[in-house]
Amino acid sequence: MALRLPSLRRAARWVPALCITLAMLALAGCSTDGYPQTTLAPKADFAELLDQVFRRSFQLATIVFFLVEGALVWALFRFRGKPGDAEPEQNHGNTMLEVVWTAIPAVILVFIAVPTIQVIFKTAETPTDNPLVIEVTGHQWWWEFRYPEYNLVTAGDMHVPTGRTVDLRMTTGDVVHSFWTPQLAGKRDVFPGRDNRLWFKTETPGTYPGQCAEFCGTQHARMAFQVIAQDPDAFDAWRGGMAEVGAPADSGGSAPSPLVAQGQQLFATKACVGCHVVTAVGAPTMVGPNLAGIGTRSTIASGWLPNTDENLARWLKNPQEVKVGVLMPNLGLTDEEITALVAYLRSLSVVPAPGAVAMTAAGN
Ligand code: HEC
Ligand SMILES: [Cu+2]
Repeated sequence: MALRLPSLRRAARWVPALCITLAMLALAGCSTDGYPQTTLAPKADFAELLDQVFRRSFQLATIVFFLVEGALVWALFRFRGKPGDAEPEQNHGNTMLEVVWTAIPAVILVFIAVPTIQVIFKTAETPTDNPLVIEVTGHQWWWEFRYPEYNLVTAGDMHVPTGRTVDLRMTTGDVVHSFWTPQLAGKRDVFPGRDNRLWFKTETPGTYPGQCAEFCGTQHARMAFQVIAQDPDAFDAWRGGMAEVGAPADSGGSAPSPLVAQGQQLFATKACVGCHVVTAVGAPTMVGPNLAGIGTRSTIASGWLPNTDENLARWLKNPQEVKVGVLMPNLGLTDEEITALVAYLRSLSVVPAPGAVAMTAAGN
């Protein structure tokens, strides 16, 4: 037991380092604003159910930890062996003891298992409260969102109204992916030729980051997305805007500026139309994301870059440099062509979503 003084002094040298490490850990816990991709700040009913199970298990585990470790430490000191002690009493095969230490963990497990299984069944239910159906499709390496109710399709930003359950029907266009918005719901894998379900309802407007959570190829790490929860009026304004964006000038759209017109022309002739569609209504699934509303989308390249003119230009200059191995080729565009295309893409805007631009504003 007796610590010699020099070893105490040596140990004391580590105190500042220990304090700094602990302070860093404690402060890291505060950054819900800079890093809202967390399961610990649930903002929807589904995520809250999971959070309750997690907290209950964690609380029980904490109690068990202190009881067991406390008893262990107490026993270590209380029954310390001294030289010359007789052999202690042996209790191997004591039936009473065996029954007790099997029964206690079994009871604890019941307290964890019952609520867990209840939540498993609850989260597997099909919502019946007039949900908004959204068809989610994973692609290498971006997410597509289809709204059959409004005959709209979009990519990257999934807009949802607050106060209404969304019922996700999920699949993949290629390999297995996993759809995960930690603050709103659990993970759900998507498989070729199969439909999976997930639902949630949030009451809190905000931008919630999500991420593909199943390795799906070289750019798996850059297969992010945002769920943009808006109050019903803002959501309706968004979908109204989406229904009109990309319409040619002669069918109700306003006449474009010369630069935008030049970009539109280039878009039609530089292979873009082979992989992208710029209108959202009834648009087919293509190799690349639907670009209706790209002008006001929060990010480009699936959450990888903020949607600024500089980043759009950088992307068009050489997508392979931004996201190595991405399924959009380097099209060898000149800087002048890029400027016109950026102006055209920017013109494909809908009503800006409040808070949609700042990836970190998670409505906390
Ligand atoms: C061979 C198919 C193909 C062609 C041709 C193509 N793209 Fe793409 N494009 C893609 C794919 C695939 C992505 C998704 C990349 C990712 O994030 O993984 C993409 C992404 C984009 C994005 C970012 C969209 C978002 O939601 O993040 C923009 C903008 C874009 N392309 C514009 C263009 C323009 C302009 C052209 C023509 C000059 C063009 N693309 C030609 C396949 C293509
Ligand atoms: Cu993926």
